[in-house]
This record gives sequence, structure tokens and C-alpha cells, in this order.
Amino acid sequence: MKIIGERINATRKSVREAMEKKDIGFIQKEIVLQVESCANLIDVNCGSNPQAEMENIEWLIKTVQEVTNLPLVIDSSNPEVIEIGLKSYVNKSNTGRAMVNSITAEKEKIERILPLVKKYNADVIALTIEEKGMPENARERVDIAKRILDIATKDYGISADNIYFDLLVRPVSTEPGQVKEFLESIGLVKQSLGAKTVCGLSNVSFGLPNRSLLNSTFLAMCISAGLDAAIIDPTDKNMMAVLRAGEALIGKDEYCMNYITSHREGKLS
Ligand code: THG
Repeated sequence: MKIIGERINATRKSVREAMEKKDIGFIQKEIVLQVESCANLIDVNCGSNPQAEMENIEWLIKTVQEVTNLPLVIDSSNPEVIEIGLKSYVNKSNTGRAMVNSITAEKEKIERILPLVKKYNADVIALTIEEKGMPENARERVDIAKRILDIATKDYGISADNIYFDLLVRPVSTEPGQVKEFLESIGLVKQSLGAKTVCGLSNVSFGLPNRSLLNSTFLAMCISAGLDAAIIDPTDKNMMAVLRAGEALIGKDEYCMNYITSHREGKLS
């Protein structure tokens, strides 16, 4: 499973302040922490204030790319910000494709963002939301994913391999039946569409105590269901320990080498 480090997000007060002050040291320290914690990609989110987002994204990407070659996940609901982000992203020789986070099934998002995904040869996260709202069950999630997949591949020439579906897990505190529907939809999307899946794990524990326990238990369930990528805080030791144990148990860690190495490095306890 690919780990997308979520710490550079302006919803976090310390990050928001660092962006306002253009505090390069703070941002780069957050990056190094995530790289050392084995993140595979880095999510960058400049918040929800359109003006601030536009001003900050280019600076942020430059600041991040000074200290890591990991691919970046450009996290914004604003197509203009995504475009500036893709332009600013430097695809170095050993850097992977950028990832756009995100589109939905909504016409406007698709028409504005998918041409950019194609032009810049990026990957894209597609949220299974449509005009009429959020899906209620596994089947609806898969139906929306199929619609997006068809449009992306047929109308925009984007390879299915470049698309990750975010099947939208909802807080278990308010919607207890939704985790089961979510997990089921992972299997269905993989089997019936052959597509990849991603998820922001911490949504599941919203409003409950000891979120790290719920998030890491949920991570184990997602590994079992075949989730391909997770947006998490990689510095959360519980999460990374469960990731290593889970992948070893499901046969995604040859000779349990990652598990053993993590143990030797003291990362499992
Ligand atoms: N799917 C996709 N993208 C996403 C999400 C998703 N991007 C944003 C988010 N969800 C994932 N990223 C974060 C980043 C930081 C935090 C949570 C999710 C975080 N939250 C603190 C908390 O919940 O306690 C609050 C912030 C603070 O004040 O520190 O740190 O689902 N595709």
C-alpha cells in the first residue's frame, strides 16, 4: 500500500501559520519527518481560502521539492490552484508523476481538471461524489466510479492505471453502517473495474476518543480489503506498525522483510 503523508495541510494551525509567514524551515522539517517515516507520496494542501491558496501553492511546492524527490499530491478543490500546482511541480529524473487530489463525477470538475491531468501526465484521485450527493451503499459507489472511469478513459484518453478512486469513508460515530459498505466497495471496484483505490483514513474516527486506535484498526481492515493507497499521518507509530504487520500477514511483504527491518529499527513497538 502506498502511504500518502497528510501533514502539510493548512487545516492544521501550525502549517497554516507557517504558510502565512513563509516559514521554509517549518515546512521542510514536516517533510523530512514524513520522508523518514516512510511516506511514499506527500500531500500538499494550502487550505480553503481561495486567495491564500493561489498565493501559496507555488511557493509550497518549491519549498517541498527542495528537500524531497517524492511525488506530490496536489490537494485542492480549486482547478486554478491545481493548474498552478502542476505547472510548478518539477518532474525530476527520479521523481514519479504528480497526483491531482481531486475530481468528482461532477461535470464541471471533470471538464476543467481532466485535461490538466492528461496534459501534465499526472495521476488523479476521483472522489465518488456526484451532483446529487454522496453514495449510500457499495453499489452506488461502484456505479459512480464506473461513470468516471468511462469518461476519463474514453473522452480524455487517460489510462485506468492513473486513476485512484476515493470511495469516501464516513464517520462511524454518526453512520455506523457505512464502514461495511465502504470496505465492500473496495473489493467491487477492484474486481469489476480493475481500478485502484485510495482513502483518507482519519475521517472514520471523527468525533470519537482515541482516534489513533480506530484509525489503525480501520487500516488493518483496508489492507485486508485491498486498498491501494492511504492518506495518513506517517509519523503515527501505531499506524505504521499496523501497516507493516498487515502487509506481512496478507502476503504483500516478501519474506516479511519490511516487517523485520521495521522491527530492527525499533518502529514496531
Ligand atoms: N480524501 C482525499 N483527500 C483528503 C482527504 C480525504 N485530503 C484532506 C484529508 N482528507 C486528509 N488530510 C488530513 C490532513 C490533516 C488532518 C486530517 C486529514 C489533521 N486533522 C486534525 C484532526 O482531525 O484532529 C485537525 C487539524 C488540526 O487542527 O491539527 O491533522 O479523505 N482524497
